[in-house]
Amino acid sequence: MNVELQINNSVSARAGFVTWSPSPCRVRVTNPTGATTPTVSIVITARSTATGGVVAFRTGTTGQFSASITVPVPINGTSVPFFTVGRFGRPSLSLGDVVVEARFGNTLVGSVPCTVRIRKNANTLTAPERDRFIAAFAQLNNQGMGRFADFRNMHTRASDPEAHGAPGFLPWHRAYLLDLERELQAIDPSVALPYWRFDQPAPNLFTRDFIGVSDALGTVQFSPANPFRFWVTDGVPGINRRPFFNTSAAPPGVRTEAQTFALGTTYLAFRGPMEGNPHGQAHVSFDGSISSIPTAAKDPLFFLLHCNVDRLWAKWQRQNGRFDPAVAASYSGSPNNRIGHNLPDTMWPWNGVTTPPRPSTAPGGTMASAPAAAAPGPQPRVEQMLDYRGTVNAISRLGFDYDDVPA
Ligand SMILES: [Cu+2]
Repeated sequence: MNVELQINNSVSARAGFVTWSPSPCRVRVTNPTGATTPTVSIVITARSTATGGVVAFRTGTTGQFSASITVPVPINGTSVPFFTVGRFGRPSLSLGDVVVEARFGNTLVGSVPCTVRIRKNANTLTAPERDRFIAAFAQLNNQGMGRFADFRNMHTRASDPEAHGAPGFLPWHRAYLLDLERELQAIDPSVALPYWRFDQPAPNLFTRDFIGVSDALGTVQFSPANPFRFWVTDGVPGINRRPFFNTSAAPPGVRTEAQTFALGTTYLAFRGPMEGNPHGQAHVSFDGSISSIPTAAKDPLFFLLHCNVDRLWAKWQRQNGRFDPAVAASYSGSPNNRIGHNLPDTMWPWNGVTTPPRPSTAPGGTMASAPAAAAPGPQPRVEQMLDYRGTVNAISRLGFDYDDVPA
């Protein structure tokens, strides 16, 4: 007998990725040889390494997850649904370090590799995780000739009002990071964006082997093996960044996480002040391109900074139950908001709109798709960025999670 296991309802190897939120899965018999009944009992479990990813299963849309489930599967080839989830605190360390297995009696009848792919603190990545992230990001840049140029062009003076100073600030940057992360995953599917926790020291991030060390003039230095040394934007090689804090020992002077969460429990109370500090304050804790909106996205550190901004929003959403766009306190829509900043609005540049008040170009095209998550589709709307875990509606799941934000 043989069965086929589909993670995220797909046989594609690109779909074998889970987070802390349930992924829909299927099992079906592809070869019934040896079965003596119209329906057989298939036991689904997973094999993990001592330190890497761990997953659990359940048969229905509600209830507890467990290490093993028994699923009655018809031998006529009909698919039977089940759900898989990463166990919080046990993300993968490498591609496919979990193997989902199906047994009929004692016989292994199917298996598929799976990865618990989670956004982690940059300061605590393993060296291989760090190096895979850098390699994928450097390849996206491709010495200034790669697809990264689109992401650079999406975050400029012209696009400033699409993305900043209004309620859409957090949703727009969530979409922007997700689009970039999916491009990185098309290069290396093991990669997730790491975050720079800017209210804590990050001595392992500000090294020549990772995001670089600035010399007295602000030119960022890399070790010979670091592919970031070939970084080029706007036709200019290198990165200019001069920190105003001791990167090897201290964080910049920004609002701590606890102070940020204390801003309030409504989006109205939270977004504006946090956009100023810690977000803006983290940007201007350096001199150089990252300190100003028109040039900030030239520096790869920008994406780790914003990943933490997004993580703060995610953690705040969880603490306060703010995933549902239909709950007023989850967002601050208003008829006075500029277009692009209300829940039903599509976001530039993914919507391709280039008539005023939108910018005159829409670089990068539509949102990258992902085999492991159906949402948000090619032209994301503001409201689709809120329920990123599918808490309110499973179909909304965007396919990412943070190492310290449980389900
Ligand atoms: Cu921005």
